[in-house]
Amino acid sequence: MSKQIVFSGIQPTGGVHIGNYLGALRNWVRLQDEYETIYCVVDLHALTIPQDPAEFERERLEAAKMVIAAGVDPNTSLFYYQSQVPQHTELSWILGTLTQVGSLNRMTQYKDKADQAGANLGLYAYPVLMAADILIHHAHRVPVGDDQIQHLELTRDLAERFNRRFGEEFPVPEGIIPEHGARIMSLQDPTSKMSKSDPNQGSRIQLLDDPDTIRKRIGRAVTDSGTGIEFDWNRKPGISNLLEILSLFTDTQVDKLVAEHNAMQYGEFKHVVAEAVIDGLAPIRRSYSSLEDEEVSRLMYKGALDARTSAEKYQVSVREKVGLTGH
Ligand code: AQP
Repeated sequence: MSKQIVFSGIQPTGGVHIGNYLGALRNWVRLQDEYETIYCVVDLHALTIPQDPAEFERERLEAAKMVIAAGVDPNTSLFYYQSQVPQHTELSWILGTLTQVGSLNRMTQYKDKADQAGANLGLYAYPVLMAADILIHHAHRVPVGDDQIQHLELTRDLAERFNRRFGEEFPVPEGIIPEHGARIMSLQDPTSKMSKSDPNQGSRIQLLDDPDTIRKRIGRAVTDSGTGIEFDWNRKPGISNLLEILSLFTDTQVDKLVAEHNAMQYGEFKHVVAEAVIDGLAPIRRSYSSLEDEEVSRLMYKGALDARTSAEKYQVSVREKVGLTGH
């Protein structure tokens, strides 16, 4: 029996952080054994917020290198830049004609980002392009953090709507949401998610941050004024976030960590967390520095050619179904 297909993407919108890693990338790596995996640097999505062109070129490459350094093997997974596979945008247009404006109006990411980016059409249509990314490969499963659940629901609706209207084409994809790590919170405001676009650099740890930066950022992480290492998102969101991060980096249950560290002062506990993060990121930093830019660009282009071949067969089938065969 052929393997099920997994698709996921990451935006090249600045330094990849431990939220992206724990919520997504780490799982991308694990899924390579069980599924046929397709991963993408979704550069067209990133253009929905203003980008400086020269800087953007660098960030695309950096994102690609980061995914490989985190353990995605371009010889095992199909891995490429979204903009190099034009079938994504064609399908996005077709799916856009099936999308209710009312459902886009409900998207919280659009509401959150419209202020920062200007309320542009690309940002509004972002979830439709995301649906096309997933459906153009007939993906069955989509590993994402919980900020993407709403977009994935729209993808499922569009797959069903297309199939009903034009005949069976797309599998209706299901999310793979990690039980832990689906929402790593900001170090400066543990009630909002860690994000690349947060203007406060102290809110996040990037995968390439050096040990001193990591110690400083975790040392300054916002916690409550009490004592005791307890896991309680309502009363102690800052400490709970740090416990979650420690648990994921050390593969240890939160309960066990609480039992071990309960009597510690916050400062002492932060030191333990910082050292675990430093150890966990060290192999990624090493692997990143061994990657050659040119070799990664070559691998990405090869990935795009293979992705076009994969996407073309479904593009033909979609065109036939909607009446765009050309004769
Ligand atoms: N804080 C987070 N915790 C867990 N998972 C997260 N993801 C993002 N933030 C967290 C997951 O990372 C994957 C790639 O995300 P993305 O690059 O598509 O952008 P995003 O979801 O919009 O994440 P950012 O970091 O907040 O970027 P900006 O600031 O540019 O919007 C996704 O699977 C996401 O769920």
